[in-house]
Order: sequence, then structure tokens, then C-alpha cells
Amino acid sequence: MPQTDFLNFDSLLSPEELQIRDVAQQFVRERVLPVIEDCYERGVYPTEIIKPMGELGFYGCTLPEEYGCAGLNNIAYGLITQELERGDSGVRSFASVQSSLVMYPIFTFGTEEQKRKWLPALAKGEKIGCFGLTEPDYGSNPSDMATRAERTKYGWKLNGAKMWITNGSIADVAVVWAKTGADARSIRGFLVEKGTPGFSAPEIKKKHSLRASITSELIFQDCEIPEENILPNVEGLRGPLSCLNQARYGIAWGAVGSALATYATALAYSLSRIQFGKPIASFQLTQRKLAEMITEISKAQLLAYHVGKLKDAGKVTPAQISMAKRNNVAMALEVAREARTILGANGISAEYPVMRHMNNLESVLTYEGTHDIHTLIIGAEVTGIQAFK
Ligand code: TGC
Ligand code: FAD
Repeated sequence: MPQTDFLNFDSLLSPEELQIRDVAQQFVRERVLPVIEDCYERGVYPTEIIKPMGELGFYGCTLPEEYGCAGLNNIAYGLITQELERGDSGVRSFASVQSSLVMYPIFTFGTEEQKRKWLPALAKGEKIGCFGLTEPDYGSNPSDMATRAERTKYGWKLNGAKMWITNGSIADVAVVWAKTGADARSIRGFLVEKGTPGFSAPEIKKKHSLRASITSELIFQDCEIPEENILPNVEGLRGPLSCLNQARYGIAWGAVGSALATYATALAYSLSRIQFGKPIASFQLTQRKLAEMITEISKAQLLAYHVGKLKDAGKVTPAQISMAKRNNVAMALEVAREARTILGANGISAEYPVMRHMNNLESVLTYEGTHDIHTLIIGAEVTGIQAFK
């Protein structure tokens, strides 16, 4: 029988992990797949799934139950992102931002009041968050960011702009990183609430990738932030980069989900498409493609799993997470491209999910640290020499 679980990966999972994976898979099958091509074509996010995903406990799922979260392990978190991205990278992006880039910093660096105010509502999907690090002129190099926060009598005044921000235009709260002094050691995190005077978040349109995801600019013009909205427990680039560790880990699993979707589509197509009187699956060149695809997917899944186990044991390093993000996203893009060739002309059609996944992955390859930046993070780890600058 044609299979997607070639190495019996499921045998590594506990009954609870399998159940969580199946719940997420069913959710995607019933609520995401029927609407996603249309959303992609129209360039909108399926907002009707935001609260149902919260009800299922998908947001901030590794955070404790006392804040309304599910208190799951990192394997369960990974399996959820795998299933969401099997549907669409935009849906996984929404959950990654909400969980890893908004709930995680509030939980890790926030006050008790900030946690009580935001975490239960974000967990339920009643409130939406976004994360502003990238700027028009500073992407890979956030330490040079130009956004500034100046002290005032009652708190802080923000000036600057953030670019390419997922969920920006629909967010109730933006976790924004800004310098309070001359260098990167002065970077602080601020909770900027929707409707704050001097804050606007126009949507970025005309994207060819992640079309079923909202991407925005955040603009701050003398935007006054009360003292109680600063995240008090972190300073420096370590703050935002710690959040990225969480999100990059989820992406490593998500990429496997995307690859499973394009591989399964190509496999089924190859068995039913007849050319020269035979299914194209019977040609050696097609089999070679499928063999390469399932081998790389299986390796990537084991890498994500191992990094997840290290993370649960509190032993994972940022460079190990970089290896998983870098390898798995590049793998998923390669699998999508091969799948597209197997589908021939149908590979470019919205009747099949392949080109949508492929185009999405072009963003995933770039965000959360580009493929090149992760190469250099691994390079720095193995040589002890930083080659960024
Ligand atoms: P560097 O001098 O290496 O480090 C500065 C301070 O940060 C600490 N650090 C980390 N801490 C936690 N986790 C990590 N991964 C860390 N990496 C570094 C470091 O120890 C140091 O701490 P301290 O206390 O000594 O000051 O920093 P650098 O300026 O040389 O930069 C290093 C570099 C290039 C690796 C980093 O800037 C980087 O990762 N750049 C990529 C930027 C990026 O990934 N942006 C992502 C934006 S968010 C996004 O894309 C969301 S997509 C959302 C969606 O899913 O839709
Ligand atoms: P640049 O940094 O300008 O890089 C351009 C090229 O130069 C890349 O190939 C890069 O690898 C290469 N390069 C740069 N520096 C080096 C170097 N030292 N050595 C070798 N090569 C180098 N950001 C957020 O803060 N929040 C979000 O929610 C968010 N969501 C996003 C959603 C989408 C759809 C996209 C596309 C991006 C999003 N981003 C977000 C921004 C994303 O993190 C950045 O695009 C990414 O970090 C790269 O920055 P850049 O685009 O400015 O590219």
C-alpha cells in the first residue's frame, strides 16, 4: 500500500500525542481544506476558524493551564503545527505568531497583570496578537533597528515602523521591539494595544505567497505607551530572539506537514494518471522522485522529533533549532517542486494544493531567519566564528 508514514513514525508517539495529532488533522480536513483555496485566491485569512482553534487549545498549547492554556509537551505542539501547515502555511503562521511570538513573551517576560489580562483571551482566540521585529531597513539584522522608545512622564513614546508583520492589521495587541538607548542592549518589548493614538497597521497587498494570511506594516508616530505595557523582564536582542526559538521550532514541524500534503497529492496523482498506457507511477523516474521525497520527509520528521525531545528536556540549543528550521523548510520546498513536476500542467492548478504550498514556502524560507542566516548560525556553532558581519 502506498504510505506516508514510511518509518512507522507513529510508533514513537504516545496515545495522547496521537490523539492530539488526530484532532488537529480532523480540524484541518473539516474546517481548513474546504475554504483555503478560495481564501488564498481572494487574499484573505479564514477568520471564522480563529476561535474554533482556540477552543481546541491550539494557541500557546505548551503554556500552563492556569492561564487558560493546554500545558502540552513540545511534541504535541509540533504535531499541531504539522497538521495546521498540512492545511496551509498561513494557518500555521497565525498559530505560530499567536503562540510563540505573542503568548510566549507575555508569559516569559511579562508581569502577572499582563499575563492575566492577555493569556486566557489569546488562548481562546478572543484576542489576536502580532509581533513586530522586522523593519523596512532591518530584516536579518534586527540589532540595528531604528524604532525608538523614549521615556515620558507616564511611560514611553514610540516612533518608527515595522514591516511584514503577520496578523498586524487584525491584532488587538502588538508585541513591539524598540531601542530605548543607543545600542541593541537597550532593546525592550512593548505591548501596543489596538486603537492607541499614533499607531496604525495598514495591510500589505499584492503578495504572491502566504495569500491566506494577513501581512501588515506597523507605524508608530509619537505613540504613547503606558508604563504598565512594557515587558519588564528582558532587555536586549535576547528577548525577541528567544521568541524566535519557539516559532522556528514549530516551523520545523509545520514544514513536514506541508511536505506530507504535496507528497500525498503527487503519490495519488501518479497512481491515477495514465500516460503511454500505464500509470506514471510505474515509470522509474517518477518512482525515484517519490522515493527521494518520502526519504527526506521521514528524515525531517525525525529531526523535528529529536529537537522536540531535547526541548522538552530543557537541553535544546538555538543552533539545533536553526538546523531543524533550515533543513525542513528547504526539504518541503524541494518536495513541493518535485510534486509539481509529477502533476504536469495540473501542478499549477488551484484544483490541487501543490502550487499554493510551494508559493507559501517561499515566505517560510525567508521569515523567522532566512535559510542563509540559519546556515551562518550553524556555521558559527561548529566553527566558533560568527560570519554575519
Ligand atoms: P548576537 O550578538 O549573536 O546576539 C545578541 C544577544 O542575543 C542572544 N541570542 C539569542 N538568545 C536567544 N535565542 C537565540 N536564538 C539567540 N541568538 C542570540 C545572544 O546570546 C546575545 O545575548 P546577550 O545577552 O549576550 O546580549 O546578535 P547579532 O546581532 O549578531 O544577530 C545574530 C542573528 C543574525 C543570528 C540574529 O539577528 C538573527 O537571528 N537574525 C534573523 C532575524 C529573524 O529571524 N527575524 C524574524 C522576525 S519574526 C518573523 O519572521 C515572524 S514570521 C511569523 C509567521 O510565522 O508568520
Ligand atoms: P534581508 O535581511 O534584507 O536579506 C536579503 C537577503 O540577504 C537574504 O537572502 C538574506 O539571507 C541575505 N543576507 C542578509 N544578511 C546576510 C548575511 N550576513 N550573510 C549572508 N546573507 C545575508 N517579521 C516580523 O518581525 N514579524 C512577523 O510577523 C513577520 N511576518 C512575516 C510574514 C511574511 C509573509 C514575510 C515574507 C516576512 C515576515 N517577517 C516578519 C519578516 C521576516 O522575518 C524577514 O523578511 C526576514 O527576517 C528577512 O529579512 P529581509 O526580508 O529584510 O531580508
